[in-house]
Amino acid sequence: MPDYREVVKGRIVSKDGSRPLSGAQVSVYDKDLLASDHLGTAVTDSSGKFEVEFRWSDFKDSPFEDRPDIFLEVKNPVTGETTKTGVWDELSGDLAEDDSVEVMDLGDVPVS
Ligand SMILES: [Ca+2]
Ligand SMILES: [Ca+2]
Repeated sequence: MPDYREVVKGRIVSKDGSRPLSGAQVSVYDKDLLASDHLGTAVTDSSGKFEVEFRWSDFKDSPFEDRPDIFLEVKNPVTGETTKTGVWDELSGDLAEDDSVEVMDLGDVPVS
């Protein structure tokens, strides 16, 4: 099995969804029963967008773990507050035509 490249991306917005949050630190995790896997950290750009790349093997701890269960921890640069999002269970995304990379787009993610 090839060790696929995986990309999680999205846009961090204010709680009411009205404006993008730039400069926010976004940590991406795969939720597991005991210790969740930290998959990477990025900082949002001026339009609130972030992108984190990892490998299939980074979240896969056993043959039964086929898809990552993604959640984010987002640190708001203005308030200093950290928000833990809900979990996207067994997330899958769009696979490139040549199978080289899978992109999982979370869309707009509101944080306080
Ligand atoms: Ca998991
Ligand atoms: Ca895992």
